[in-house]
Amino acid sequence: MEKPREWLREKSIAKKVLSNANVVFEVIDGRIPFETRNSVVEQLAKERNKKLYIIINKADLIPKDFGKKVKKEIEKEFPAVLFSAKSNLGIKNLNKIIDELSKEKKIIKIGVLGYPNVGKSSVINKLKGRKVATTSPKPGMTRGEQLIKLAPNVFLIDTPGIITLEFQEDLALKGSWIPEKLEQPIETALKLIEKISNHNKNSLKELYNIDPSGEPLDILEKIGYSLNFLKKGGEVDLDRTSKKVLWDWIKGNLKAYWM
Ligand SMILES: Nc1nc2c(ncn2[C@@H]2O[C@H](COP(=O)(O)OP(=O)(O)OP(=O)(O)O)[C@@H](O)[C@H]2O)c(=O)[nH]1
Ligand SMILES: [Mg+2]
Repeated sequence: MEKPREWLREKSIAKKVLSNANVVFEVIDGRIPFETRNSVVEQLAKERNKKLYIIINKADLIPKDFGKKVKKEIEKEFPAVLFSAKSNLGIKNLNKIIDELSKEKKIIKIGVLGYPNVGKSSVINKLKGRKVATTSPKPGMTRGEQLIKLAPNVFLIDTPGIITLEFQEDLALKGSWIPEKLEQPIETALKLIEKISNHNKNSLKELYNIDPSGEPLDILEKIGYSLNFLKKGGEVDLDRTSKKVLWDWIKGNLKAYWM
């Protein structure tokens, strides 16, 4: 882990928010639902006996039947809602949950937690109906916590993304790490291409207009040629191409998903 100090700071924010909140909304990326479930968040919620709902966000980026399968699987453990901060998907269902929660207690404080960049701030803006929290494709946008009033007795708490103790490469594959800050962007991009090749090869073809066959390195090279990311001698700039692929994944331009 590159920044243990930051990691500790974020975990302490999560702990504080969890102590203040009566309910937790864990936001996950619907494209990689199980990789973005956050064990720290789920563990802390369990320890503190807080009700936890899983918001399967970015559902606009996945097929309906895949979303349904994910929801069914997650609901074996926690109540879940398919949601998109970019469309109107799930907004009614989530509002209904919030309404019901607000009847249970005088004041309801919902901690919105999860990995960086899964869309926590965007979900809050969608619920509020306007921009109250800052969002960005750049992981690590939200730095401190922010209390947002949704109704006279309902509050949402926006939080910085929480990362568990894991390698930067794994975080980058979750879209939770800035590609420029990777020590080995090429290796990471190759891992991502391998995953995408195994699940939704066509998304590579569609985005980069390439034949997505071959080893990950062949594919990365084809992408570089197609983008015309070449070095002076004419060979592919693998570093630059890798970062572009990783950003396309973060931004949802690469339409891949897996369980
Ligand atoms: N397609 C799509 N993109 C989304 C959705 N929700 C968020 N995004 C995008 O995902 C990126 C991250 O969104 P944020 O709301 O900033 O995510 P966050 O979890 O608050 O991120 P941090 O504050 O960095 O932890 C932005 O580029 C959003 O536009 C969604 O439902 N669908
Ligand atoms: Mg945020």
